[in-house]
Amino acid sequence: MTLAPESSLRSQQHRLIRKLADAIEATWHQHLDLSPYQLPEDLGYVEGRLEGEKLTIENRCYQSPEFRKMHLELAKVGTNLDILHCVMFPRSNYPLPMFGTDLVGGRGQISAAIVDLSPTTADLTLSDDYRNALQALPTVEFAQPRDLPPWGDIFSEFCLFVRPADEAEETTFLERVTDYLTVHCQQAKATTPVSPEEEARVRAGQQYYCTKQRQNDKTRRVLEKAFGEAWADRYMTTVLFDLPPEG
Ligand code: BLA
Repeated sequence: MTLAPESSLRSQQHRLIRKLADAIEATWHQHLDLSPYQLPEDLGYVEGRLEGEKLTIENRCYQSPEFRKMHLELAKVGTNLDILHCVMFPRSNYPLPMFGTDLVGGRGQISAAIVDLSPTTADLTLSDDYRNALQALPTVEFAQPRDLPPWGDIFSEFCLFVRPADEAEETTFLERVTDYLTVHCQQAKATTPVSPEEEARVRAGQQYYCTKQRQNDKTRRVLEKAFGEAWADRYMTTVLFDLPPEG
């Protein structure tokens, strides 16, 4: 399949968000056999108002044999808040971690840049294959690391959460995300699907991850202010962090 046309929102966003969105889609296309994923009818492109400012959300969603849903979301609040959100949900017969990344910033500065491959096992550890591949990546240093919130026990020891200090650190972050994504795609393709009994465990792991992510008040508040409580809750549970279907 071919790349969808350049989104209008992307061209208006912070350079790191633009570059990361392009890099994520390019890496997906390079490694995976993609097909479209249908989001709930009315939630592909949405506009709301946040304290007089316009909130625009643009979603791109794919699936592959290994991934139930690969979601890339760009959002813009007025002229000063730019957001990139991306999560890859493995199919429940693929015992893989969750890839997630979030960039929040504006006015030339990204305040939060996070990427992780988060385990979905009961003991919250990554497999040796993932750990070896991630440990083999070059070491990175950032001047301003950030602390994880209380709900952040889902994140692995490889979680990177920083405020990029300058353009050089932005580039390092971009390369890091691409490296994590490449490792993830390679591991996913080398994985054989598990038995139905094992699937229940994978589903429980994803459920735990989603339950924790839904506790992010910062995300919820932005959505509530623009669209109201009920809409925000529906969006967080059906688009951002939905659970895999039963069976
Ligand atoms: C932080 N997320 C934030 C912040 C905002 C949003 C405003 C605060 C920025 C800051 O502290 O500098 C808002 N993020 C959004 C909105 C969407 C979004 C509105 O994705 C979607 C429409 N969040 C994720 C994923 C991860 C994630 C996939 O969606 C991690 C893999 C993490 N975001 C994350 C974390 C914080 C954050 C850990 C910091 C939370 C805190 O410090 O309390």
